[in-house]
Amino acid sequence: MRKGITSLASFLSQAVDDGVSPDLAEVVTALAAASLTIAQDIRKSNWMEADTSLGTVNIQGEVQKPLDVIASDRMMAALQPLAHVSFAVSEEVDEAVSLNTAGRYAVIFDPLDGSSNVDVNITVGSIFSVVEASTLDQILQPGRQQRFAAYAAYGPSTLFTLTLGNGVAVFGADHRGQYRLISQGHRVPAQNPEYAINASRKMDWPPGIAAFVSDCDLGETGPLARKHNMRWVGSMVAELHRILLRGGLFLYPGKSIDGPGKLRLLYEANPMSFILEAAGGVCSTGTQPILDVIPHGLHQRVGVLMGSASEMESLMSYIQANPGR
Ligand code: P6P
Repeated sequence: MRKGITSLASFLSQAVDDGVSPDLAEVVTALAAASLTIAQDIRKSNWMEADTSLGTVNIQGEVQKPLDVIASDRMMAALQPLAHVSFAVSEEVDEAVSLNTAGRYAVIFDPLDGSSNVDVNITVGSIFSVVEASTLDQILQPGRQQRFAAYAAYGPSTLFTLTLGNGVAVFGADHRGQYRLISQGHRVPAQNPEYAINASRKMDWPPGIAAFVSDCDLGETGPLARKHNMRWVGSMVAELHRILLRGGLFLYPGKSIDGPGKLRLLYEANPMSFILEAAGGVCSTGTQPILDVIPHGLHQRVGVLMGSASEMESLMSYIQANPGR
């Protein structure tokens, strides 16, 4: 860890010295500040007057809870004053919001991913992606071109995990509610026999996924010859922070290996892939690297298979050996 880098501000100052655009650094600062405010909103949510649902429904067909909308509004308010932000794209808003016609960066976000977990006190998160885009069309670019990706994890600690494309750093909110650097240079462990999948969707799995999970569950006596563990939190940020630190797989396939899944490309799969790949992880739709997908829509869904390099190699061999649907 470079001497003297402790706060997010000093980390970003060093990044600017190393060539990162000061305009981008300003956007990152605003996103981090918004995440700290959202963390406070979540802590207060038990005592918020608003009832548990606004009753409105977003483009995903999901009932919008006040915190979903509050978090999205917090993000919009944080971005509004920044001259270099051209558009804001939120999971909670059908269309891209034009902020500054002279702006250079589009900010794409899931303001409160896994929000249904808030009511039962399970870790949730915000997911952020920044791309260079001055027009609407330019927003639809492959995730490999992202300039920045991060997630805030609202759990036992409030964490902000980011990459500017060259390594992953984790910040934690200290007792004064300011982000301080915890660690950087993360590498996803190449192996960990732990997979995360929603087992109740078993009937929808493509054959390669079904065969892989079945062999995982055979343990040491099966063809994978290892005892596996399974996790499913129902919160992508929680799963992937665990995988960043200790390895494993996160699987949300579509009903067909080349079809859409539940998760959204622009503000879930792409930023999480940008972070994981910056730490040596591997991320695939099942047929191609997630970061190579050319988007056709702001709320497009993809299959998501990501995690430890060696575990993904094993999974992909099952997909190749079990073609079909
Ligand atoms: P399921 C939350 O709604 C989310 O988008 C991810 O955070 C999470 O991994 C997944 O969906 C959970 O999906 O089908 O288990 O509710």
